[in-house]
Amino acid sequence: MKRMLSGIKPTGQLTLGNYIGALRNFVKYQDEYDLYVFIANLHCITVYNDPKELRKNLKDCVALYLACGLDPEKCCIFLQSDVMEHAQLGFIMCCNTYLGELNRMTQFKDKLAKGEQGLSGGIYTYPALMSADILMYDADYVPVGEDQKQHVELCRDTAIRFNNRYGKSFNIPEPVVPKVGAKIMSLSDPTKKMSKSEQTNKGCIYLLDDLKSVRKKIMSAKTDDVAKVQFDPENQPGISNLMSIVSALTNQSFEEITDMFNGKGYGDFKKYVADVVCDELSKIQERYNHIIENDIIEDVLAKGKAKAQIIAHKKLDQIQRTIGIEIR
Ligand code: ATP
Ligand code: LTN
Repeated sequence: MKRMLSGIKPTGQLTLGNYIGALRNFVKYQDEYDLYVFIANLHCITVYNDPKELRKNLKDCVALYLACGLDPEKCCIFLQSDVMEHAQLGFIMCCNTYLGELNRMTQFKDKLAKGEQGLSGGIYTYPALMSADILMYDADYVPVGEDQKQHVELCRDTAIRFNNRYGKSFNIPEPVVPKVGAKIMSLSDPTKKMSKSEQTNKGCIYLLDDLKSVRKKIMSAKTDDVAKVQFDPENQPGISNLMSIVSALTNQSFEEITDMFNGKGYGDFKKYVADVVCDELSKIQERYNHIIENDIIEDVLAKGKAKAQIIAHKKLDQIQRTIGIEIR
């Protein structure tokens, strides 16, 4: 069975973008692959987080993994920092990644271009830690949204170079990006990615938002004056974004959605989008409440840690021998 691995940062509340671009696909894959899903808590401290809030977000992130349908009997769910080998292999990968490569990462370049102040060393080198996360488990596939594809490609390059230098040590992973919904855009500014660290939350739907406010955000989503529901991201980014959301959640094609709203106004279309999204979120929220009441999170993480640790321990040992830092 091929192995698949992915992670999500518990920086804030998970969003509809995280769900459509990543999380929901993990659920689909748990029956077909040997799936490892972790909470990337080391990645998330690359920017400051209030410790209390972070702890709450960690817990919510696990609960949402489960509420969205991940089954700890079918996949391994763990906390990145519970498997300390990640940080150690992360440093080794950092030593095998060139400055030029890190400088080319668009996520980091965007932050620099925006003039963000107080950027940490961790945020600069985090793609190397991400390489370690993936290579540690010899993952074959890495399901991610569009914004993370470049990091998985960097991981591939690093692994190929490492294998050439030291002999075959790592499996070469492939990114898996969904055809529809790989980049859900902000509802208030459809030229920007829907992001949990967005300044205002008007354009972002959180999985735990109350459904009334979800409806409100969708009904006031930015559109255009073309007055036709059609997929044209360049000229109608807002409508196209809403169509991607619907298509991802209902499996309807863009043509079907266009036909459905032929001759109708944006108000009708938005109402339909809101119905589709609220229907999906209400199921997730119901399961989330049940999980929180039953307090099963620590057990799930303990089980995941035990399984992941065995692989990680062996892999790190193998790599440390390979590069010559062990005495034997
Ligand atoms: P931040 O906004 O703080 O950068 P994020 O929302 O991008 O965080 P991550 O933890 O970085 O969240 O992403 C988790 C996964 O969700 C990744 O695979 C990422 O590609 C995917 N993802 C994030 N936002 C979107 C989006 N708007 N559309 C589709 N996929 C997304
Ligand atoms: N960097 C990713 C989260 C992440 C990840 C990973 C995803 C950390 N390690 C390994 C896939 C595989 C992010 O910011 N979304």
